[in-house]
Amino acid sequence: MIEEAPKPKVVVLISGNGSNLQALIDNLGTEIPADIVCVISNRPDAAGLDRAKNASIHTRVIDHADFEQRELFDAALIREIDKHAADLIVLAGFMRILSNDFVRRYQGRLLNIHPSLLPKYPGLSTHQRALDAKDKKHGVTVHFVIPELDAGPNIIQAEVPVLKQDDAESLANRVQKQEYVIYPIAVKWFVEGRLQLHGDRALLDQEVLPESGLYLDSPHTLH
Ligand code: NHR
Ligand code: GAR
Repeated sequence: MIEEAPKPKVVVLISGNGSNLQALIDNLGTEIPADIVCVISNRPDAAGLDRAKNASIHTRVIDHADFEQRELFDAALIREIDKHAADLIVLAGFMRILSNDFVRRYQGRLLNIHPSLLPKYPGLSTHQRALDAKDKKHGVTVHFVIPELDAGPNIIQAEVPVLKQDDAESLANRVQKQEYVIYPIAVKWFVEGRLQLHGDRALLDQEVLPESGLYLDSPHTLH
């Protein structure tokens, strides 16, 4: 009998709809050689929990409202993640800021997708901020997480145009279509062992990525 190499184990943290989680699920086994071993939500009503269940993926709710301190919430997250011996932790629309201890524990194997062309617009309400600034282009970034919010080295970035008639919702929808392209690419690179955090830069195939991350202006396929 031929023994297959064990697949890398991925834990995904969500807070809401989970459409980025769905994009990852849809590429498992084909483009992404990994298993999602657990989906954790800090909100009991997150629609993403049903997406996980429909794909027969283990789910866990750790409600931040049950904890008096952020550190205690983070400690509960750590306990659950470590139960699964995760190789990679993916933040996919996860809306709680993580403590330094949490980030340091997983630094180098903790990814986030943020809906702006970082370093522009860290934090919240990114689409409205791009509209208010009359930016002509906007977009989304996958980055390694470091303790400083939305400041870790960029891995991959995709741009979208801002149109005259856009409001925050129409712009968010255009950005999200690119999210579903670039997050699976970054996760694929990581689980294939091609992507590393090295000091304050991201490396792909041992080469330093540009500060913007790999820049896609019209991404279509995984490669
Ligand atoms: N934690 C650290 N340490 N570093 C990062 O880069 C992180 C992080 C935790 C989450 C995602 C992030 C984003 O992509 C992320 C990156 C939540 C907030 C926030 O202000 C900000 C950024 C991000 C996620 N959250 C409020 C809080 O008090 C709560 C908001 C809510 O619950 O709706 O934690 O944008
Ligand atoms: C995504 O657009 C993601 O970029 C953004 O939230 C959405 C989650 O959608 N993330 C943040 O704003 C992080 N603060 P999803 O739950 O359908 O994947």
